[in-house]
Amino acid sequence: MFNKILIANRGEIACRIIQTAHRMGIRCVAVYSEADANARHVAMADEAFYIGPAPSSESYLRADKIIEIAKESGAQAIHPGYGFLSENTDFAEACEANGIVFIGPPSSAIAAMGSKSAAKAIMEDAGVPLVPGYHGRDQSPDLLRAEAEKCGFPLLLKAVAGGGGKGMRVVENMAEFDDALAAAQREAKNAFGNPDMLIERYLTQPRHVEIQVFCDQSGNGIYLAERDCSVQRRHQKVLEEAPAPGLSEDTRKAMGEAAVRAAQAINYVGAGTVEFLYDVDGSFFFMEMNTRLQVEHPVTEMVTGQDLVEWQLKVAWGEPLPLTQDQVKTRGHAIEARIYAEDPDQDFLPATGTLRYLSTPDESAHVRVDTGVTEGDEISIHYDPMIAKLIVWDDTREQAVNRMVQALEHYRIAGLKTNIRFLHAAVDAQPFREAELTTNFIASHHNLLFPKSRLDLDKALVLAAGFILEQRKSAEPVTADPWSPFGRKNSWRMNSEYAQPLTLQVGDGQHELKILERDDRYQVFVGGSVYHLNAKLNDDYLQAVINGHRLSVHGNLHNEELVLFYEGDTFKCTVYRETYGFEEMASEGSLAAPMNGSVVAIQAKVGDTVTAGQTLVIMEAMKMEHAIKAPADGVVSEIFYAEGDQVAEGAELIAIDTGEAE
Ligand code: MV4
Repeated sequence: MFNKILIANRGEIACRIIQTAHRMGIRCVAVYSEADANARHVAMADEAFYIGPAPSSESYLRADKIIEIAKESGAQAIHPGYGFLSENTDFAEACEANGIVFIGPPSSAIAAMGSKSAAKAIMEDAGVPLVPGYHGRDQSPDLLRAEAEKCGFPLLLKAVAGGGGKGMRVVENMAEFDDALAAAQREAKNAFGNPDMLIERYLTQPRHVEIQVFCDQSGNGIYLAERDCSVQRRHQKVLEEAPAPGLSEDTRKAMGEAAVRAAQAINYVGAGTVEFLYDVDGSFFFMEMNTRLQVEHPVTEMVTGQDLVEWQLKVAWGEPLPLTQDQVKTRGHAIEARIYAEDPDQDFLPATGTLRYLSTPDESAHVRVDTGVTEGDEISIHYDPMIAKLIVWDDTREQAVNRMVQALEHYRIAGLKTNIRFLHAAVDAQPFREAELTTNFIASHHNLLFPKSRLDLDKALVLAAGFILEQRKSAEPVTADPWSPFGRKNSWRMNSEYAQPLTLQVGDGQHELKILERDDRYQVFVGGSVYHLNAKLNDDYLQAVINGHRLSVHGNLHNEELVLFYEGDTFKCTVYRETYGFEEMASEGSLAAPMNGSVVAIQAKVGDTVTAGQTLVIMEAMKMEHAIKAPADGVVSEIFYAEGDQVAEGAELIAIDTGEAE
């Protein structure tokens, strides 16, 4: 077996490959761009080499540099992951020319699938079912028109050089054909430099079902079940699962065997995927073949119990396939959801930013998280905005769906927009639960996928208030004197109940709250209502009882921004500083910093006798000076900060012994 490999990729797939290689005792060399110096894949690898600036074209696509580094570091093989150089025939050839094993198929197999019409011709010869239509070289308009008549309507014009849904056009009848053809040819010429078209009967309600195939270097090939990837958005997969719901054993076997024939027809080696369009009547047709390990491979791993990266390494080393076709068994059901940094409310615009707060579900036999990022990492414009793949497994599809709903509720991110809530709604939607899977799923269930908030606004505001107040309390330092009335419990304040105003901004609206506080019990006045709140904050976890309704949320309060996480939904609000302020708190005699700021002057020493109302500390915050005054007569027992120190909002600045023991 190899003792050292190079991973020519980044993100979750680089981490995924390193994990298996390490388990097999193989050393890993990573490469990284300027943006990825502190990335997880770099930290996980045994060594890592810088390859260039952030743009892929100057880093992860630099075949020449990567091969140099492989040679220099003594890596015997290169795993390309997916994307980047994974389906680049020149790179596969360059590896070979430099005596490095390319962990993937021969370049000839990659090339064979590059043209749609050539691929269809190969598949036809191999007896793989094709959508009825025309994929010949002759592109004369008269012939294409005749082929269109033969095919029938609606039909689909596809660019021979296209892929991933680019350059397709539906034609409803012969009257539309000439114009549609001319337009499609123009588009294809512009996009791919090749105007050639193929014609297919258009399937209106297809599903995307793909077969995982594996071949060794001796020409043996098997299939490892199928995946249903029908839930897509603009040809981007969103949810994937294995097995495909409702597929008969006969169809599964026929599709699997067709896929193996497809792979063997191009002398395939390693992991590949043959994609089929699956029609409502159970018929299926070759769509394309992907000559790499795919993003969604984990669902196959979960149902087969196999590690496909381990298989890739074994096959690349020259070993036979680990299992025969008869030994491949599937168990239960797996679903994968792709978590993206994007804003579903803005037509899924990719989002960038820092993962300020990141909390993932516990991993187990039922839940798997494949990710390349950790809290504090940045999602930049340079690469794919996928944050993670969340994969669940259970005995039945129904249970797996429930697992996914729960796992998404435990996936919490603050700092940037994500599609978590959208995924939660999609998986929880009745049509998904009923496995009504077609490629139109998202478009036809838009209303279900953008649901109303799960929390009513008043309750959300009350929880927000509880979180903010509890976090402020816990932020205050413990005073040296555990009996001090100005200690962390704020017992002094507790003894003189006072209504604290708190203004929360939600979207464009401002909500003014008044809060009465007594220990961990609060009365929160919102609009015309009063809510009795019990709140206990443990780190990021708030357990609350609101008017007898016990509920809990997680949250993250950063500067003025609070994000609460509740049942897969988030509630965001901003704290308005001006209003709770200093004025009221100071007049009440709080010794806590009213806001983040710096200590300008300390006007007392330890041991000084002070009188109520005397100024003890002057703070500057938000470009204004604030006096912190003694709440009562007493003796200064401790001063926690020095002039010039930065202090956090809520921090106790000074302790006074008032002689009133509790
Ligand atoms: C089709 C089709 C219907 N009929 N071909 C889209 C991507 C490209 N690889 C092939 N695609 C399709 N080809 C025929 N004859 C519908 C699609 C299609 C689709 C396929 C799989 C997953 C999602 C899709 C979304 C829109 C259209």
